[in-house]
Amino acid sequence: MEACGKILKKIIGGEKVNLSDKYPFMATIWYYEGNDFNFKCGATFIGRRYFLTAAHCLKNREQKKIIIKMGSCYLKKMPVLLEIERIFIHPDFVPSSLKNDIAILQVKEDIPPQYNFPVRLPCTHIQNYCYNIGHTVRVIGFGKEEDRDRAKFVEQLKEVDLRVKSMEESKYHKSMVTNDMFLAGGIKGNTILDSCTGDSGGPCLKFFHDCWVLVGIVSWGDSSGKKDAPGVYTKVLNYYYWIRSVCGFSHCNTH
Ligand code: 4AZ
Repeated sequence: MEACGKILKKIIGGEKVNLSDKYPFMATIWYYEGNDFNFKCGATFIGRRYFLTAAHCLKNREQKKIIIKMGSCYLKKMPVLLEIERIFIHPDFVPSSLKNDIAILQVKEDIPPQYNFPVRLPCTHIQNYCYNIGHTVRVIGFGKEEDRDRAKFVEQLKEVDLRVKSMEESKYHKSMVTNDMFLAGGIKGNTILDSCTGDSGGPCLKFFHDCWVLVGIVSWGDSSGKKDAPGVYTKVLNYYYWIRSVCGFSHCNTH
């Protein structure tokens, strides 16, 4: 989380999360590489045996070489390990441009009841307002605190509040950012607030009335750390029917 950039190499914005039950739906994706599982991406538990993540977190991966871990705000202390039954990559996902960067993972077993607290999905156009410029959304993840290969993933879950940004506030060409994406970023003092490597696939949230709604998925960004290169997020609301067609449900929040 945070400074995917050059302005300040130390985290200032973004807070550590102490309670594991604050975001019980936060999940992580690990790849079997060599002879160990390595953390790669975030994911979000959406109900039954399903998790939502970014498609780019899964491409070229066999399902037997991926596991999901969840149940703690500490990366290395996740009590729940889940094997993958099936991977559903969005049929229109384009790896080169990250268009439709969304995928669903189905796990082999039920989530233990004490961890079975799915996020809500956005499902009505009433909720479209949270994508309006200037709106605040919250991103959580175990991603790096600086955009360097050698930087480590954080041990403890972090959260940061970001502002939905307009295309005019970014240097991105309009062909790069589709209607199914939105931009979010922030600044605190000298530090650019942003998601970073390892946050990909994880949740961008909005608290509606009494529960967390998954409004976005961390997708991409030009990590040069310039103020005009905010993080880009998949607009989950636009995939309501696809999610429903895969999972057979969509735990929506109709408020
Ligand atoms: C990444 O490489 C990544 N600042 C995640 C988020 C952003 C850029 C890159 C957005 O996983």
